Amino acid sequence: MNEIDLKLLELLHNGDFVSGEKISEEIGVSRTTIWKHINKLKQQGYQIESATNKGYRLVKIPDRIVPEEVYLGLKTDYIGREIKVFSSLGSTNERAKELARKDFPTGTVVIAEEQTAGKGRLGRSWFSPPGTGLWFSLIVRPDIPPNKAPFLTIIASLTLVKALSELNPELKPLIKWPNDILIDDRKVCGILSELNADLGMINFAVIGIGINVNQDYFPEELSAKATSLKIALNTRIDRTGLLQGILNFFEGYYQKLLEGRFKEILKEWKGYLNILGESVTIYSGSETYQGRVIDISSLGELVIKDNSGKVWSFWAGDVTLRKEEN
Ligand code: BT5
Repeated sequence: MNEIDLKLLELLHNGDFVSGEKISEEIGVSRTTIWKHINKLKQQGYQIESATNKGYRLVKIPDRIVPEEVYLGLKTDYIGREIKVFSSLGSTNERAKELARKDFPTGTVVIAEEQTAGKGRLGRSWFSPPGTGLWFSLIVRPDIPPNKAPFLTIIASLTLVKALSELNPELKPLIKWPNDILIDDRKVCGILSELNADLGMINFAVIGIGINVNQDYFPEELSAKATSLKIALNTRIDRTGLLQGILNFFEGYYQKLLEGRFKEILKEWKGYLNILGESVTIYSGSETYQGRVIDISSLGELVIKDNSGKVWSFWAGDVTLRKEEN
């Protein structure tokens, strides 16, 4: 996309008619040139209406993530200011780690329309079919102690809850400790944060986020436990707008994290957890623990009291949790 296309989209992006004359004045090229660029955008899938005496109006943008469009709706200073979009990748986390090693800055986003080896925790896989979801990873370089790294997943989950609630207040997303976002008790997003740290310092972290957006159905093994925003709302969702909302919210929480406002973040996070007071079974390696969730520690660990009254804390990276029905 060249500079004229970008300026055109910027002028038209709020959906109102803008006259050919005004566009040509603003961009400083002839009306014939404008007309040629409008046609080029149309060929790329932009729906642009033209009317005599009124000018041009952007009706619909193609359902593709285009960085320049995302930038138009960002209110951030540094999150999402560099976006790399790939039509297919193994895993966006893997590509983001490569870029982080090449010194790409905090806020860089790596997006794939499809992942062929999308990763969950503990070697599990993440189903990432083309064009329907948001599969992306954020590079960050937070100046916080490595033992506070779990807060990256915490602020990511808070961000998702906020962005989804803003998208539609009826969604009422909840956080299943530690890294799932649920709607109607089904998983709509997963988060996988990966850390590169040494000598008590974080070099970089990659926060991978997978959101089921416009899927109509899931493979059999997921159909009982997964959902998409389209299924929940019965309408297609604009992925670009959702991504903008996420990046905008994320920067606010990331700033809080850098300022060391851990307590405040935890308090807000606890408000969306669906696990406090519940009976759970925790699988950690070959061990199994059963008990009731009594708290979340100041590091974001799950604290449970087992049936003998003993208290255990678990950090998320390495356990699986099942909520019991009683
Ligand atoms: C997660 O792991 O939930 C973390 C998922 C992170 C995915 C993002 S996409 C962008 C970035 N790049 C990557 O390679 N990964 C990240 P976990 O808690 O382990 O859950 C994995 C389990 O969720 C699987 O074993 C399935 O049961 C289920 N699952 C897989 N794909 C799903 C989907 N699309 N929707 C809902 N559930 C899914």
